[in-house]
Amino acid sequence: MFRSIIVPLTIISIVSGCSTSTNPSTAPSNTPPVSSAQVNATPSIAFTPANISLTTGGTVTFAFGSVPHNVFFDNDPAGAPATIDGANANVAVQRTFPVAGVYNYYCHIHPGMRGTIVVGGVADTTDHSSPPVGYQRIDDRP
Ligand SMILES: [Cu+2]
Repeated sequence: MFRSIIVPLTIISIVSGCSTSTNPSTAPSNTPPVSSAQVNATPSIAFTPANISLTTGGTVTFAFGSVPHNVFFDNDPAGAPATIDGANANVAVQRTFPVAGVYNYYCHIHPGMRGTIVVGGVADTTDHSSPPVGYQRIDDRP
């Protein structure tokens, strides 16, 4: 009874997720969630990998290289971990994500430097086009 309902809904959500994606190469939805991952904040002004699919309660290690960066969750989604403020170089900082959701983060030192962490398999409806919508919003803050 339940299975006959759930399976068709799951297929519909997968198909619609693919059809609305403007840049499939950046979509993490097909990646199995992992319980821990590392994001490298590189001297080439990028978070790599830019997209991570994490299990609920999983941990991400942000590894900062020789060029200073920071990590802000601009839209302050419920359950977002604390920002990594300041100018961080040659350090690694861990953040845990206890609540399922889509967490976009930004380096406030370098406009356009951003990444996405999807927790608990939530559908990522983020606008991954450039310029990023979230970054412009924070710029507009008084
Ligand atoms: Cu940066």
